[in-house]
Amino acid sequence: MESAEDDDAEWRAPCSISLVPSLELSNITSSTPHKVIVHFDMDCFYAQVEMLRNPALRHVPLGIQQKYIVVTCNYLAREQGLTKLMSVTEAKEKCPELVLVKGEDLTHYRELSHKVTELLVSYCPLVERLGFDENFMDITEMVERRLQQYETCTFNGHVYSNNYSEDKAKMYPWLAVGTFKPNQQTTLLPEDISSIMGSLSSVRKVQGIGHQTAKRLQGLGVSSIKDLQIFPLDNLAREFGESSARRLKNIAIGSDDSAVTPTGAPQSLSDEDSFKKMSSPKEVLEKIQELLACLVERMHNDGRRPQTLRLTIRRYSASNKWYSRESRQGPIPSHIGQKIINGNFDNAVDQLTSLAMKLFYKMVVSNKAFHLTLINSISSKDPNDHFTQSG
Ligand code: TTP
Ligand code: MG
Repeated sequence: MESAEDDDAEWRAPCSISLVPSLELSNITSSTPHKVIVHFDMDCFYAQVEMLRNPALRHVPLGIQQKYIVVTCNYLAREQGLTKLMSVTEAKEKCPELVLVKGEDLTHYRELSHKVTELLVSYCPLVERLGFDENFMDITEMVERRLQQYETCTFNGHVYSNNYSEDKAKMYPWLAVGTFKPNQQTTLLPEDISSIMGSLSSVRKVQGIGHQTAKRLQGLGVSSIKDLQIFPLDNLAREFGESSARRLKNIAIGSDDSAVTPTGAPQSLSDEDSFKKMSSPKEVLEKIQELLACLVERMHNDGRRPQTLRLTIRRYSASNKWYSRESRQGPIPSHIGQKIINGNFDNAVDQLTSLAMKLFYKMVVSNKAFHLTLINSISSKDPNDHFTQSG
């Protein structure tokens, strides 16, 4: 039987953390880092949010469903062989007792995501968000302060190294002092970074190499990180230019010196939904109403007065599989902005919906057939100004 203690122990480790020393390419074994950056990636993020909302879900294999896909699942489900982005059919086959929760409304995930960032910012202001569940935090100053306090430090938890010795803590004190890790976490020493990077099969596994770059690399015969590590810089520079080539070579050995840029409050709030087909004005109206109802509440909680409404649609096109987006935007009259601030939600949603429908008819001719696959509405600051503070 699972003890309460085991259960809590598992629950105390809600995210994976890696400490990223930023080193120069030519200086990979140096013990003096330019920066010490912590990277946080929440474990099974949407599933964790649902387990917090309903603790009974912590004890069952849980999948989060969007359309026909299980976008993520908890660790009990992963033990049964489920992976992220598996089809619902396959997931059910692998794990018939799987409990599915719909995850198309992102409100709760978004809220918790911002709470996590706020918590990190309360320790250190240099926090950069990446998507919903990742944060980078530049803790260089904290590490420097700690180093002045501690005469000796050792590595807690595991160290990923074949030839680890206690001397390494003296060689890399900034890494040891920054890794007080009780939860089975592992420290990766600088001399092991290049080899662990080289063990990654595809260049796509590395942040900073997207689909297009991977395609161009493939054209040069580079598909794995190992290939990239040994590919001559000059040849790479001929394809990508000098500075991008250097950056790619650095990434291949796990070195990235880009600064952590604090994200701050979002400049705009948006909500969108995608579907296979939407072809009637009634459906469009209902979808816009639904999106705006959620958005208006978020604008109210944000407290700043929105000034611009933008509507984006994506039309289906058999010939263009990338489905380009079109947008129109217009000002939000101040009396509507005030209703949002005052919490007069129904009225504000009705008025914003009629504004959004006007924007819609600027893109779609009313009596012609249409086929949309996405609607997105955004409320944001004025193009020339920041969100106006309320009151
Ligand atoms: P991830 O960090 O990729 O996934 P995760 O946090 O669920 O799992 P892990 O423990 O491996 O980090 O993405 C964060 C959330 O984003 C995830 O909970 C669900 C959502 N998501 C999508 O909506 N679409 C996607 O294609 C992926 C990969 C994730
Ligand atoms: Mg994650």
